[in-house]
Amino acid sequence: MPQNKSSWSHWKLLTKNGRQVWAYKPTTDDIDAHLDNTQDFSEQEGLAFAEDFLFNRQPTPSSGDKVFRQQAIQKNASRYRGKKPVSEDKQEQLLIDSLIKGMHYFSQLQSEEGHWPGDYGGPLFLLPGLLIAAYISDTPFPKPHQQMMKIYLFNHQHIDGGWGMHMEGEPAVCGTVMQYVSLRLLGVAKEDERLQKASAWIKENGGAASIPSWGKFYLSLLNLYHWDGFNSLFPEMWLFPEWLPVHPSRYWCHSRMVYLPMAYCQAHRIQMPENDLILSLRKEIYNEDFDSINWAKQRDRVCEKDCYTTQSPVLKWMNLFTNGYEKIRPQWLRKKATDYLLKYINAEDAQTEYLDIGPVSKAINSICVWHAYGKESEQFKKHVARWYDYLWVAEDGMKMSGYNGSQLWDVAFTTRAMLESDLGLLFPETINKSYQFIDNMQILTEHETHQEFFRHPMIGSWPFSTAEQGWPVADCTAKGLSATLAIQKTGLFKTSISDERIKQAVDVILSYQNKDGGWPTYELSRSPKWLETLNPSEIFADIMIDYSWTECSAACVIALLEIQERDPDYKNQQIRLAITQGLQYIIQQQKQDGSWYGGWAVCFTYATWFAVEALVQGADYIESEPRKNSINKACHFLCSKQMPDGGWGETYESCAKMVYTQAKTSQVVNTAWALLALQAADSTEKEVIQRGIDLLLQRQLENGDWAQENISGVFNYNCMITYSSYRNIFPIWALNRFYQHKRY
Ligand code: LAN
Repeated sequence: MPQNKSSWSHWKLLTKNGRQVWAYKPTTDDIDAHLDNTQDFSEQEGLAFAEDFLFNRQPTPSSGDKVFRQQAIQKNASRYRGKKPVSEDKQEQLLIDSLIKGMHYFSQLQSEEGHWPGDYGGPLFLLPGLLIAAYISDTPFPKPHQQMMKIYLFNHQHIDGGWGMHMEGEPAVCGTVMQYVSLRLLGVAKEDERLQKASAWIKENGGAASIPSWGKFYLSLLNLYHWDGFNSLFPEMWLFPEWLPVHPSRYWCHSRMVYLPMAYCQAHRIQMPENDLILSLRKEIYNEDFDSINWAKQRDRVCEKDCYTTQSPVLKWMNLFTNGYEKIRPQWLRKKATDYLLKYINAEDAQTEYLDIGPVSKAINSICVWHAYGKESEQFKKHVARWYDYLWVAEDGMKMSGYNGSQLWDVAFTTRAMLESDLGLLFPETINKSYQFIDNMQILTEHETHQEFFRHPMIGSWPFSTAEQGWPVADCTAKGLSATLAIQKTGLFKTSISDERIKQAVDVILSYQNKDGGWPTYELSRSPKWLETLNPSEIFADIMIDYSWTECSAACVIALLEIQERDPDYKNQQIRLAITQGLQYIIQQQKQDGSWYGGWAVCFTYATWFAVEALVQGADYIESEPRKNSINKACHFLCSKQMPDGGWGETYESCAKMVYTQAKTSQVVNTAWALLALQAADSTEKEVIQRGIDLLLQRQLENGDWAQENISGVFNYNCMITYSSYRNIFPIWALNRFYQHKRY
């Protein structure tokens, strides 16, 4: 175990009902008082930070979440005591020891209220958004936070001076310009050698004008780019009739909620006044003289290194129209549009307790609210208070998380992993707390403005993070339900999750099934696929509507199968039909080689595990031949990808290229997914499974943890995100399944 660096202990994680805030030298555990003690911060303390949080991006840029984990273990060291079962079989004893050690270690990381806090970083375009909001609104972060952010940004700089869009990605203009500007806003001098290198990198790669559109947006806010160089977002579109397929209410909720405040900012042309820093930055990030740039010509200019998708001809035509419209737009109509945008922004803030659906809209909504109501307004203060819910401290510094956490999701998985065999019951306190947490996170009410703002029915659903964030997710509801059913099956624990609430969850799952038989993420697919031709982001694919996904579908099918088993009378016909159609959808998604593409984690091993699990459990619901063929092909695929050391390993490139891309070394998380699938399918390749299990056992550390390896989450094909608990949850689950299978 590496040494605890002394200034790590100045940061303390405060939690309350799933809410997580890092406080600097807090004097109380009251989460709302976390900023009380941040005034005195000496230069020396800053230097100590720089030393203690120096981080090496090799062998992996993902943090091991050591700051949090060491604190939790110190605090909970004696809380859990597993009694160890004894086996005559030496191999089995090894397995038992490893599982107990793994679960014991992981239990120590559980918060008082039952969840597993963790690093949810990865994307590098998030913190800059928040820093821009802080700068424009003149609401700087406290000094210790600023210092930690600087450290983080420098820790992830590549040797050539650039930054990628996410931690593992190759340097590109978006990442580099955004981090460069952030560091300057944080007060780093342009003479700093690292920044000199970054500035040179930017200039060599075409300068800041070749940044993708999201970057153009942020730079326009800072007055480092001109709004004339930004394709109009046509704010009046929000006034269209709702039945039109292009009405924004039909977009994927994340796109909707990002383009909403973006449109507000563009309509008002919000712009930082010029100052010395801005004037200097204009020279530091451009090759051209800023004042002589022809902005209209920069609208579609994007560096090749950044391009993941290209503009469709339809979008080009639309831009021509909307940009032209900007010159003739009637003022009254613009006002009507921006009034509506602001009303919608207010509703989203209220519905989510100012957390908002995600980190991008969180920052931009803050700017809109500041613009509309001012720095001293209640609304803006509420926004600022929630900035901290998105900040996370790890050994690489302070980052902005990809969400306000992955609380419910991790608890649900952990529960299933532990209860795979009765060894999990040796940790009753852990299971009990998880159950209380799941209980508290179920969404039981809808907001007054629910329907007005196009929200999907959500009573009985579960979110990905916390109930107060309040966005229901189809597969999170499924996982919340599966975990609940698994706990209830033991008959040992009590919460207020009644049969009534279980039925509500089932109804939500049913309500989420798309016409194609699959399940989406947050909302049904509300428009045809052709809407994707209007995707204006050059860095993400498939963001315009909410599509069906293999993993989401499998999770929902599995939960429905479980409820059928427990309560076959409840909506029997409807559920049976939903399951059959879901399984058919899954089979249709299978690739020629037997694998499935995973949209939310890396990558083929992930989705293949989900699909196999659903197909195995759904034996009675579809024809046996195609089902068996599909499972066999999947096993064959997985066996063919086993690496010489017995493990499996994919890199993030699998996601972007959509082709299985093997990592240099095997990865415990991929290995666990492959093993879970092969065991679920009862594969005859026992040797393959044994070698995989051996690898997981060997890789386990002395304290029961596994080391952090490659990044394992993804979104929109092209951006990676850290799931810091996966390295524990999935090895435990795969080993637990092996233990369970061995005994029967
Ligand atoms: C998530 C995280 C969880 C994830 C699963 C539940 C794992 C998945 O099965 C369904 C999709 C979902 C809910 C998901 C969607 C996209 C999210 C919200 C994220 C990956 C977390 C961050 C990401 C969000 C879009 C990041 C902000 C960036 C933008 C491009 C707006």
